[in-house]
Amino acid sequence: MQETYFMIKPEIVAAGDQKIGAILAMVNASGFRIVDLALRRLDRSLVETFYGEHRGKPFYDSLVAYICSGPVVCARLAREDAASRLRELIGATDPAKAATGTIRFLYGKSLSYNAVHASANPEDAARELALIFGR
Ligand code: 3AN
Repeated sequence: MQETYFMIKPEIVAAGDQKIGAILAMVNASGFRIVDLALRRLDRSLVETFYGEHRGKPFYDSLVAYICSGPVVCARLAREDAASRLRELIGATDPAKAATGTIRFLYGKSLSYNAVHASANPEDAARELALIFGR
């Protein structure tokens, strides 16, 4: 069993509980177990560290400001091959290129507002889970 980090971004949380519930139901239906779940407003220094690999890119400042703009849903998920299976379920970074039926296809609006985050690989998952949940 592998663990990965999943996050529902502020525009979805702000849109109301129905979307949060629908997205978590998709995650459950795909065989993931929710091990930890929290609705949190992340502080700026944590988000800067979280997205550190993107520092210096043109979208970095607006990405950090956006993720800090309101509460997000933070989840620790477990299943076999969790990181790669969750990336399949969320779809491509750009919702316009995401496969039909994926979370970003259904709920993403644009490259900047793409509804959810999922760790890129098991190494990133361990780093992100430790940062968000402290272990
Ligand atoms: P993913 O979230 O699919 O791993 P990353 O790590 O390349 O994608 O990008 C992190 C976040 O930065 C994305 N979820 C998206 O919100 C934002 N982002 C990435 N590329 C762009 C871009 N070219 N323009 C605006 N925002 C972007």
